Amino acid sequence: MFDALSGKLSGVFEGLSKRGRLSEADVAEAMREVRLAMLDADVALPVVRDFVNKVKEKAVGTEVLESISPGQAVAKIVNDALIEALGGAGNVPLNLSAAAPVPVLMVGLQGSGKTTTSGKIALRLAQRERKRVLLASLDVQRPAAQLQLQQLAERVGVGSLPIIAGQQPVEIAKRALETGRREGYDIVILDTAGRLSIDEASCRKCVRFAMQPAR
Ligand SMILES: Nc1nc2c(ncn2[C@@H]2O[C@H](COP(=O)(O)OP(=O)(O)OP(=O)(O)O)[C@@H](O)[C@H]2O)c(=O)[nH]1
Ligand SMILES: [Mg+2]
Repeated sequence: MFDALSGKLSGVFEGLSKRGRLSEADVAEAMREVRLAMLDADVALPVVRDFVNKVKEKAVGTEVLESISPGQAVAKIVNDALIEALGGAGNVPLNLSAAAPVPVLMVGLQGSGKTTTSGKIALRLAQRERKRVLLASLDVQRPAAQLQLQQLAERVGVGSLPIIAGQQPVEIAKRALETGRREGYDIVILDTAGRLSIDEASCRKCVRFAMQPAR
């Protein structure tokens, strides 16, 4: 989304060449592109509307300093608003202060993005924090779920636990942590099978499992 946004916006922002205060028309034109780029990137419509309105409110009437162009001024407002929308300065970092390998258990409703997010977290930890990450799928419910995570690990360039057919989730989790310890991984991400919101017993079991000490 950010790549698409910056590509599209650079053109629009160049068009804002007048000095002085940002007019409503200037901002409206730039916001049209922001809106399209966000919708293109699959951001939910209410989120897009709210975001665009907030930026408009801030931008219209803003004095543009001599040293920067109006385009740069709007870009800065959009950038600040995006950071704010993604949690702002008050976001809580991932707490990884435990003895390695640190287990991270992904729990959530079916299709809510656990597996995809496991890959994103792995990529971020590997690239930005230079951590050695092992991905392990405990999803024995959905066919090919373990394969999905394995392929994701290959794309992201992190380790994945070899799949042993027929092994159950708790066994897989234990094997993942043993492997993590033996092979010197910093973090082991355990991706679980999705739960249905109506499946109360299963949700409770999952939460109990998540609350247990990892080893
Ligand atoms: N737009 C959007 N789609 C996403 C995001 N994360 C995941 N998806 C999509 O949502 C669908 C489900 O994602 P998964 O990561 O497989 O979800 P899951 O929670 O692992 O699903 P189960 O294992 O079946 O419970 C896939 O089609 C993903 O491409 C996201 O951040 N944004
Ligand atoms: Mg999954």
